[in-house]
Amino acid sequence: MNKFSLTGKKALVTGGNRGIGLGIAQEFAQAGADLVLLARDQAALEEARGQVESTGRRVAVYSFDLNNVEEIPGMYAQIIQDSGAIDILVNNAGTICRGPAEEISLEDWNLVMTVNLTAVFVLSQAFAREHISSKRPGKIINIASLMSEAVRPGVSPYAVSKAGIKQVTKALAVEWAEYGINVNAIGPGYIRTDLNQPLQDDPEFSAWVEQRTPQGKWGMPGDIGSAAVFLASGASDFVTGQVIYVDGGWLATF
Ligand code: GCO
Repeated sequence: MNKFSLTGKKALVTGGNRGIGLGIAQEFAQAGADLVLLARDQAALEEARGQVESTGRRVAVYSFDLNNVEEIPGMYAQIIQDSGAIDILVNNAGTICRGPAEEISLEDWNLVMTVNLTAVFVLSQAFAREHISSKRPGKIINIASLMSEAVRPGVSPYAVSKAGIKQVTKALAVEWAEYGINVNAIGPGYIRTDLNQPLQDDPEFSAWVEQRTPQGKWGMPGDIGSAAVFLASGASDFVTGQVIYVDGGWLATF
């Protein structure tokens, strides 16, 4: 069977209703996986379900706010009970606040760190506990960022959370390798998503992105999806603890 095939696999994608998460879900479906999409917005989830189901794969959707970290284990248990075991976990959901560091509120700091980092750790724990007890291999893919390596002014909580994603990816990869659980990350460059809509709408910023990116353009969610198929498939079984940057060359010139 094609080593890049996801046939017979089930993937849980957080933030799978739009942007990079939806791009990953669509590529996974094309590769043969069934999907579980988790996000806050029920209407957007239903729309995403329709888009992904058009490939012929099965899609379940769950409306859930990952800021409620204490409820993550129970939500994960419910998904397993409803849909069966999850083979691939994509920790994509994230949020951002932008502004001068001295003006960032404690509430915004806590929200970004909780959703972007703490929830990733807690959901990965739930996934790993189930795989360790059932002795089944699994794949975890975290979504990092250019800000895992570089920083730009105005996104301090986000950058710190994404630096944490780089390290939590390595930490969990090292501990869970013996159980056959691969943990990797993808670091997107500037991608045309809702999260970045304010930046795309800023002609000066968008021109900077195009000038600063060797390929001279913004990326698309599907660019991330194809890299995720590699990390979700048997083709990457000897890859763990890595961050793959899909950024049009942005970091290479850093
Ligand atoms: C920003 C963006 C970031 C980047 C991402 C690139 O404000 O700089 O919103 O989220 O898009 O970090 O990897």
